[in-house]
Amino acid sequence: MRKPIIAGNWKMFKTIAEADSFVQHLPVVEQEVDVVVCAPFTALFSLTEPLRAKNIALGAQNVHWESEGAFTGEVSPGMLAEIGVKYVIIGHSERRAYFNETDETVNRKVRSALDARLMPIVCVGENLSVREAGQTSTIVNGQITAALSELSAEQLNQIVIAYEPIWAIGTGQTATAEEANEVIKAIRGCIAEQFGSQWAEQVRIQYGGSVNPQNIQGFMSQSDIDGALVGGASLTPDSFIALVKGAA
Ligand code: G2H
Repeated sequence: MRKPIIAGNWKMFKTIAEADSFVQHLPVVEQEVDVVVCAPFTALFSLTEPLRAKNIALGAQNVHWESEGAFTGEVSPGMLAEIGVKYVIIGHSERRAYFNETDETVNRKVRSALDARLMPIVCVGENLSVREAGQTSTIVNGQITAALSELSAEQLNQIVIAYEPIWAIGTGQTATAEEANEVIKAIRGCIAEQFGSQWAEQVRIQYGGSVNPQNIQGFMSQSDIDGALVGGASLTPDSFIALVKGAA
C-alpha cells in the first residue's frame, strides 16, 4: 500500500515573512498523507521548525550534484540536509527548459541527493508536440530510465516520481485523470522492467500540472496515482489544506 504524498511547489514565490504566515494558517497534518512544502532557498531555514510542528516535511526545489566546490550560486545536498530539508524537486520542466538541465544532470543530482539522505522528487513529462505525435510514453520512459540510472532497487523507496505533462503546467489545462493514470502505469512498467515489479509497485508516483482542490480527488481515485505536485494551488493555505484533504 503506497502512502499518498502531496507536495506544494512554491516556485519563486514567497518571502520569509509570507512563508511563515502561510504555515501559521495550517493545521497539524494527519498521518495518512505525507505533506511537503518545497519553498525557495531563502525561506527554507526559517520554515524548518514551524513545519515540523505541523507534521509537514520541508522540501527544496533544486540542488547541485557536488558536495562542495567552486560552483558559484549553487547549493549542495549536504547543505540542504543540514537545515532539515527532507525532499528536493529534481528535473522540473522549468529547470530543464530555462536552466539547461538534462537527463544526465538530473541523474547526477538524484544520486548525490540520495547520498545525502534527501528524497528526490524526480520530474518527468512530455511537451505538446510529443503528446500529439503519440510519443508520450517513449519520451517519458526515456527520462525515467536516465534519471534512475545506476540506482539500486532499494533506493527506489527513497524516491518520488512526478509525472508533469509540460502542456498542463500552469495553463489550467490538465490531462484527464485517466490519461495521467495511463502514462503513470507505463512509468511503473518501465521501472518494473529495470528493477522488478515488486520494487516498481512500491514507488510513489505523483501527477502534476494545474492540480487544484476541485480536481484532486479525480486524480487520487486512479489506480496508479499516489499524490500530486502542485504549483499555483499550493500558494494559499485554504487551497493547500483542501488539496491535502482531497488526497486523504
Ligand atoms: C507544475 C506544477 C507544480 P501548477 O509545474 O510542479 O505547477 O500546479 O501551477 O501547474
